[in-house]
Amino acid sequence: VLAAEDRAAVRALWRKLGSNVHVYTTEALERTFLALPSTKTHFHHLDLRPRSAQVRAHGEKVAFALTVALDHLDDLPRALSALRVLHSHKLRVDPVNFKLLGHCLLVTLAQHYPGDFSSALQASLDKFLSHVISALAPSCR
Ligand code: ZNH
Repeated sequence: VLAAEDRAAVRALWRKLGSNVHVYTTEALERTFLALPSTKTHFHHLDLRPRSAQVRAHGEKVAFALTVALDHLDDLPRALSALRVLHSHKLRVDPVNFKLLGHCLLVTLAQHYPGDFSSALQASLDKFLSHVISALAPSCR
């Protein structure tokens, strides 16, 4: 489980992001597509051009899932079980891609919130994302 100080740090940042979490998850998706173009193959049915409404809609879903995760830190495997089944059995996303998306989200947040992004906050966010990722893709730590 995520330590109390890590939870507090991530929750404080989330409060600051407010209703804009999706802005950053969308940017993180765009960065992921640029960093590793093979990740785009999962989204061949979407318009992936910059500022695409479909990518933004997907970013909103990812943002919502992360916010749900933050509200269910003591029970992530259950809170995310439907998403785990979707990603591992139906979509067959390579676990490496989750790490890359998490990394891109860290970079995005660091760029937009440089004053908040201490090494301690980075570590807390990294742990939070690792918890989420291991609930979504159990083979990946
Ligand atoms: Zn994912 C989908 C979340 C990662 C791919 N996703 C999805 C959704 C969500 C999510 C919420 C929606 C579902 C429904 O609708 O029901 N993801 C998520 C998260 C994460 C992820 C949270 C991390 C952290 N994904 C991912 C990755 C990939 C993916 C890494 C690859 C690369 N997803 C995906 C797809 C889909 C999804 C493909 C489907 C889309 C459509 O629309 O079709």
